[in-house]
Amino acid sequence: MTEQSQPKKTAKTESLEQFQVDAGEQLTTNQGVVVDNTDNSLKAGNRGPSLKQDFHFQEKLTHFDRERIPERVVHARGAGAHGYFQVYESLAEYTKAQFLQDPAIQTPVFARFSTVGGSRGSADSVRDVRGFSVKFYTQEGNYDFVGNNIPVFFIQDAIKFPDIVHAIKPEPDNEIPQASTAHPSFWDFISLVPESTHMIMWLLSDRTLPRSFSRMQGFGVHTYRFVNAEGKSRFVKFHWKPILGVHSLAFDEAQKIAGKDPDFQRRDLWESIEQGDYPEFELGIQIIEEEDEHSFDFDILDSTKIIPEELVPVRPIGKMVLNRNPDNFFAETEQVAFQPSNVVPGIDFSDDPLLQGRLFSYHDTQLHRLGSPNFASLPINRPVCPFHNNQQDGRMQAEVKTSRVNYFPNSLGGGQPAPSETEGYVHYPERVEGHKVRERSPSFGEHFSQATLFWNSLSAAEKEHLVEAAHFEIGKVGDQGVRERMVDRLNHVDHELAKLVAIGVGVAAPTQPVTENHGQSSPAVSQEQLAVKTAKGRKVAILAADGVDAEQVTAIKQALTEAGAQAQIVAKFMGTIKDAKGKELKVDKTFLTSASVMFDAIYVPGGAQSIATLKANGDAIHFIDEAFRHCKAIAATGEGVELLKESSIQGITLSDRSPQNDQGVISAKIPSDLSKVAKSFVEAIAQHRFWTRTSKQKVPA
Ligand code: HDE
Repeated sequence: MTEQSQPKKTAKTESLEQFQVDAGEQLTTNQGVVVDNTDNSLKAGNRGPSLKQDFHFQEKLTHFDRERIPERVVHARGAGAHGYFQVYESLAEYTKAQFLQDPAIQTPVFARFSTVGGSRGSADSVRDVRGFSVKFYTQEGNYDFVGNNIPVFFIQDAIKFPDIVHAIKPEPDNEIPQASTAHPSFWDFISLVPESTHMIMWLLSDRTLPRSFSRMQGFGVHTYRFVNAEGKSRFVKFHWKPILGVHSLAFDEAQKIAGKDPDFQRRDLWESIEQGDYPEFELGIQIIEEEDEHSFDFDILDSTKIIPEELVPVRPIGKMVLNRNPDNFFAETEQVAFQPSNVVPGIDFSDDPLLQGRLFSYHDTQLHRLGSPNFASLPINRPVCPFHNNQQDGRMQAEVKTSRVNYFPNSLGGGQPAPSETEGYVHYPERVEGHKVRERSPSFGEHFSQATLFWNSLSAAEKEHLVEAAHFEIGKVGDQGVRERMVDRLNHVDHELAKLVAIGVGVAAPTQPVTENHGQSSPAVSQEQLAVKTAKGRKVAILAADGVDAEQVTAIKQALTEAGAQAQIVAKFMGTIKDAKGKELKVDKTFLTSASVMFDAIYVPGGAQSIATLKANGDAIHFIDEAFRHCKAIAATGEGVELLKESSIQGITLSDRSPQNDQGVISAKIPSDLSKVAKSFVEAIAQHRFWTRTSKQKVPA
């Protein structure tokens, strides 16, 4: 990145800079004593036993022994980035939150994206919900948005959270499987908890296989409140939309990536920021007037329900740009402590029983995970506005509080720090009454209607993927009773769906629907509606060997670069290859260090010698077969078309004239006009995937 394109410093960048420490020149102990030798412990004789007085050894080893802290009990695997948020226009009508008033203000943010079930070292691309957390460092204190990439949740009451998480996590006897819901205990629990039905429809959909963190939505899930300066409250739901659109991986691809590049999404986030392709998300809100609280046929406090956008449109209110990678993963991404209870004046809670439990749990978990009530003063967690109170001492208190008083009221300290009578956070004075009961409101009692709505809203390809996911997930459950209960559950959603799933999981198909499908849909939940046709940020492999036609490579590469995509030459060995005229071309990856699943599209340039070499290389053929199976754009020019013929791809017309585009396969045997080929290829890449490619199942990959 050039010096000029460096992102502007934010108040948070400056706050973090105070704590930055460089590597230094001389190695010292933590006490500052210079170390003369860090390779040999102090011994009695050079073959003798080690000596207890070796303070350098003791310090080095004891610190090392304590390097790990408990990982997050859920969302352990994540990646973070710094950036800013800017509102489009003042929201004073709805909220007094100061960071939502002035479009000129850029509020620093730190975002963390995560998988839910896997451990810290698990793979990124697994089928799972993704966490979507944003800490806004506002001038009125930190506001934490702690959401997911799915707008609903498994359960309605926080007291069931330990149960669902135990069921999701590896089973307690053998700790199998890692980072996967495809196991008996998860589906056993789900089959017994009808309120999870809507969520598992989303879980089985492509939403849980995001192509990247920058291509997925984020949702607040719960209904919150906005309160304006006059004290008027309205209900609000939060939605983030990625500017690059919502796109997913193919399931087989996601599974293979988990082995080929377990850091796939973390790497994508990091590299896109390093390259200046900053991930951007638009924040939107749904506003519900207080008097409309009960005007829906579901309860807006029930987190297993969406408020369909057709009923309450989403209004875009601002944009987040992530433009700086962390300097230190542990200090920032690991130690960042998100809490839904971190709100600023103008943002308040609803009575959603799932949210209410979270308001307790996150603070509690940080105390355990970070080990001290002083976690809030860790550099990444510190607000950028002044903060003072009488909380004292505790483990790892790094601040030297200079005041003589640490209580309120006081006269010796001039009565300070004192609560403000004009500015403080005032909880919305909602009127509440009721008996103390352990009960669920009857308005939370209907569990299938929105699951059906979701199913009805999917495209044919999305439905096909969901059924395949169900075959996989439920098919991994040995217990016949659980599989039967799941098919029965899906029969409450849609009869056809239940029949399609039953075939794949060895269960007799139900003969009757439980209820007729209501036939309603909400187009906004289909991610195909949210796709953005752009080649920006896409990765393209150029398969080549000695003798490649450099003119073709250059023309296509240039068009890809202009469209914001990145092209990499993949060959048998690292180093360089020679083009047909003997000029050297740099190789970026080999067939061993990469795989088709790490790219969005493939290009095979001509050059007789290059193609003859690639034809003899099973890896090159496999590259094409696999990319075809995963419905990616493929282009071939000149003799490159011969390599496509050598592969197993089928059901496609390959052209001997230029250029032909059949279901995302662009071929031009005689490429008289390379710019036309390039244009067609860029358009195909922008379409993301050709999910409906008819013959894909026949291609072995
Ligand atoms: Fe969380 N969740 N959660 N969760 N959650 C945690 O807090 C919890 C829920 C979410 O990047 C934990 O710091 C309860 C819904 C994200 O650091 C813990 C309930 C949503 C993250 C916790 C829920 C989320 C967490 C574990 C049921 C979407 C990662 C580590 C009421 C709206 C934050 C931690 C990060 C993390 C509790 C349900 C999102 C234990 C009790 C619903 C994105 O406190």
